[in-house]
Amino acid sequence: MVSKRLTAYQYLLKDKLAGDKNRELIALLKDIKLAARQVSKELNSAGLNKILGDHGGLKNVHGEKVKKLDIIANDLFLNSLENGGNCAGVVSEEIEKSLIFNNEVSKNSKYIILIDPLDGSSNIDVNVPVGTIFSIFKRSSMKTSISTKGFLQKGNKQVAAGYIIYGSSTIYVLTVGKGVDAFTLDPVVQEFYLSHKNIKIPKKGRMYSVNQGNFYEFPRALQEYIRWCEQEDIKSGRPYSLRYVGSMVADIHRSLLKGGLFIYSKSKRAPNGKLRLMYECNPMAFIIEQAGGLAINGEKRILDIVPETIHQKSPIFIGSAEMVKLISKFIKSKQFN
Ligand code: FDP
Repeated sequence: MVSKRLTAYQYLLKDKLAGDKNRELIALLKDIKLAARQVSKELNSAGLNKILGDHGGLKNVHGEKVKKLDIIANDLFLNSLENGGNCAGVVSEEIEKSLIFNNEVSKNSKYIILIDPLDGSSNIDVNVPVGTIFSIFKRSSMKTSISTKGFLQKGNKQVAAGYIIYGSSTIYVLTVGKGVDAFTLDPVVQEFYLSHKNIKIPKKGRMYSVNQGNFYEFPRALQEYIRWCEQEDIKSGRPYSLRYVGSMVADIHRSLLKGGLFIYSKSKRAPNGKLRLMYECNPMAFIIEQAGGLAINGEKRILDIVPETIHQKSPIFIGSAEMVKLISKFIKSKQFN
């Protein structure tokens, strides 16, 4: 029997992005898919090919140790994006400055992209899921050439966002602003097929996800929320379960499918949290909102933050709508410093 499965490309073409005006965006998403397949392949055999571990003593713009696979993933995505010619420039977690493509085709593209090529990479050596996160915007003007400033758009201007989770299977989760779908990589055919259509995040969950090792560094309001999660209360199903992989993509993917709240707060040592607004918080916020959830920085919606720099950090509380609303109440009623 012939399979009726739809590839990501076919699905976008026929359904989510039907119409000629979307061809360039579909092609750009295809460039991302190509690199994701290559990264998935590298990760699957990393231990055999001696590409686990740190890349010498190299540190990234955030002062974090760079892994060999961070570099490989970054190169694969940048190659695919530049050679594909469907975006005018890229901001990557691995590169301090924005990268503007100079070839004739890319120059005339209307899209720009911000990407974390390998998120959660401190987990790579122990075989824990890692991911790629990306955010796509339209250039604000086609008349002038783009500069770093052109990347500094609010999250609510994103035209597409997605992540790829390299876990027990490789799954590509995508929104183009019309709900959220996911595609699973068939490892034999090496193609992504539609596997989760129109995902909706449960309104509430029983799992909270936070690095509780930072408890005494957290603002009072968050400490009280965590204590509340731990208390027994039959009516609300507490105590809640604490689940923290320490790989944002894995923690958010679980919250998206099962319901829950993911937290990376500000703390005494990290007044802006740790996660990056432009290529971690914004794309995840767009996806979760499109699935019916919410994402805030403690005070306002993530997607309404006006960015000042391409690598800036932001605290984030993201997940099931009722859980985000509740933590927001804790924050408003208690001290959040
Ligand atoms: P990593 O440093 O391994 O790249 O993006 C940064 C990130 O991982 C997230 O994926 C993860 O949620 C977070 O850092 C974990 O940070 P902590 O170790 O401070 O909990």
